[in-house]
Amino acid sequence: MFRVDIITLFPQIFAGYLTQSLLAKAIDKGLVEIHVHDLRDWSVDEKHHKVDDRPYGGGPGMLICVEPVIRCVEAVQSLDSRPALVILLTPQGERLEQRGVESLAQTGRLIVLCGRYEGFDQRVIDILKPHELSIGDYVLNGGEVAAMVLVDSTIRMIPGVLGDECSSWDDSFSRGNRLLEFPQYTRPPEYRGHRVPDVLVSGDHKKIAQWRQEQSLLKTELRRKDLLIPPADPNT
Ligand code: 6GU
Repeated sequence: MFRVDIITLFPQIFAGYLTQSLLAKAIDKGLVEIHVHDLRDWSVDEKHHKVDDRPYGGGPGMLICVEPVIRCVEAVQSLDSRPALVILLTPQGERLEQRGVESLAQTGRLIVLCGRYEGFDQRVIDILKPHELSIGDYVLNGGEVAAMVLVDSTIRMIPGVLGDECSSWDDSFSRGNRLLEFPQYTRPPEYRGHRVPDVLVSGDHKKIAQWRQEQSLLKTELRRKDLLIPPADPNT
């Protein structure tokens, strides 16, 4: 059972996502367990459940305070005997890519911290030493959408989550594959003068495989030349 604990100031954001889609099925099948925790429940301010404050030295916005985060992560860690990899979602993090997704799927347990406002007090990072991740070079209003991206991409790598009918084996970025997918067609054979390529209805499987390979390469050259350059080997 793969376990994810999400810590957020906006737990309601996850409600729809958790009850719909492939993830709901994976939860039903007992392959994945997801718990969402409201950071405010660990506030040290009993009255207003405040968890943020103004930065020392001035500047715009508010920071998430260190005490509630540490209290929450420690409480959540102890909910399961397996130690979790702690992830902090921030635009300052290392960019999440398929290779990273595949290694997250191997861990078995994640605690995901979603940032908001101007971010966290630096001591959150100094104390927890989380794995800081970003989902790309653009700014989101908070880590919640990034958490869904992380969970969505990770759980589909867990054996049994995808049905036999849709495997991740051929995915564009899986197992070091760095080619975009070839175009696919279904009925009708012709629509508004646009015909399905003859090769696909030829029944010649060797030719079909060759055509698909060519199309993948062509599309990748056209759209994502960067993918054709092998990524730097982290061991060299
Ligand atoms: Cl993880 N958080 C925020 N706030 N913005 C982002 C991001 C994360 N990844 C890309 N942009």
